[in-house]
Formats: sequence, structure tokens, C-alpha cells
Amino acid sequence: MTAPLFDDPAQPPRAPQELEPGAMVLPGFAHDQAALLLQAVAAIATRAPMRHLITPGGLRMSVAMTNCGNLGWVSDRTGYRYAAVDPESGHPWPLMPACFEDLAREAAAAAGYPGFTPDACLINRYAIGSRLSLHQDRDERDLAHPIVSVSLGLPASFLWGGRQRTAKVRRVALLHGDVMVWGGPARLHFHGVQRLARGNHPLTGPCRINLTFRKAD
Ligand code: MD3
Ligand code: FE
Repeated sequence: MTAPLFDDPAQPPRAPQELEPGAMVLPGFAHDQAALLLQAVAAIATRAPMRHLITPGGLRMSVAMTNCGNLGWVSDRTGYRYAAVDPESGHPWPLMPACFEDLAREAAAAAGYPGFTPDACLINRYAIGSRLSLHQDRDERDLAHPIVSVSLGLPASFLWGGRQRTAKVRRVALLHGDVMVWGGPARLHFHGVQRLARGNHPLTGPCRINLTFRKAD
């Protein structure tokens, strides 16, 4: 796959970067497929609408979410879990489109994780002002599998912490088409997304979409 390294010719190209062992940024890796991916997101959301989940603490998340694939990540007052059925509809989640699975597998391979077969894709939609506070992803059965994350639409400032919640946090810009792969020692690091700044993107309007691929089961 040949992906442009930048959107804006005035900006210098960004090379693939290892944030630290196990965490790779692949700038623009999904750029050429972005419109196709967003069409698929729209189709999924007609059947499994984006919704604001409630955390176990009773707070409504500012990020709206849905899922595709065999399993979907859900949260309610009783906790976080992966479920085969959308609790809103009682139906299985929409199938994972082939273009999603191919991209996730190719990105994982490019980052040194061949043979990644995601069974869950969490789709996050950030409106202006939405944020995701620092957390770990640890609801997956086998934490040896990496996570692949695809950023679409408005840019975001990603917060990259350490193994402890109190560790120092770095900020990493995530732009339209960027893909990140997290595995190995980085898999349990705390991370989050800063409040989304105002803007308008030609493909998504005033929002950012993030696809997060996991092998949950
Ligand atoms: C680092 N989403 O859905 S993706 C999430 O941009 C989530 O919507 C963010 O964190 C987003 O859980 C960030 C990047 C990401 C995903 C999982 C990770 C980074 C990760 C797991 C371990 C370490
Ligand atoms: Fe996460």
C-alpha cells in the first residue's frame, strides 16, 4: 500500500515512528481508503446507531460509539465487556467489512504483528468538545494481541501515558488517515484523547471518527 505521508503539501512529511517499543505510528497509512471506510461506517451506523454509553460510575461518555464484527465493546452500570449482541437492538453487530479487516491486518503486519485477525471493531465518534479520559484497554481475553487504531476526520491530540496512571503523559497529533498499532510492552499503557478542537473536515464535517480493531476473544 502506498500512502501519502501528508495531507497538506505545506507540511513536512511524517515518517513512521516507534513511540516506544511496541507502539508504532503509521502516518497516512489509511489515507487512500478513508472515503471508503467512512461510507462503511455510515452503513454500520444505520443498523447499529452511534450511542453515548454509560460508565460503571454512572457518567454518560461524551464520545458516541458503535461496533462491527463478532464482538462489540459495551459499557453500562454493571461494567465494561464485549458482547456478541447489540444491547440496544438485541441483534448481532453488523459484520466487519472486508476493507476494515484488510486494513487492520496490513497495518499490524507493517508494525511487526503478522497474522492479526480482529474480531471486534469499536467505532468512536468525537464531536467538538468530546474527550476520552486516561484509561487502559484490558477487557480483551489475550493481551498478547495488538490493537490497531485508525483516525479519520478532524485532528486530535492523543494522550500517551505509561504503565501507571500517574506516569508522565506525552501528546501525539493524530491526523486524518493515520494508523497506530499498539502491542507488546505498550499494550497496557494508559492513554486518552484531548477535548476535540473546533473544525470542519471535508469528509466528516465537525467530527473525528476512530476505528479501533481488537482481537477480544
Ligand atoms: C494504546 N480510543 O477506544 S485509539 C479506545 O482515538 C481508545 O478513539 C482512542 O482509546 C481514540 O479505547 C485512542 C488508540 C489506542 C487504542 C487502544 C490502545 C491506543 C492504545 C491500547 C493500549 C495502548
Ligand atoms: Fe483505549
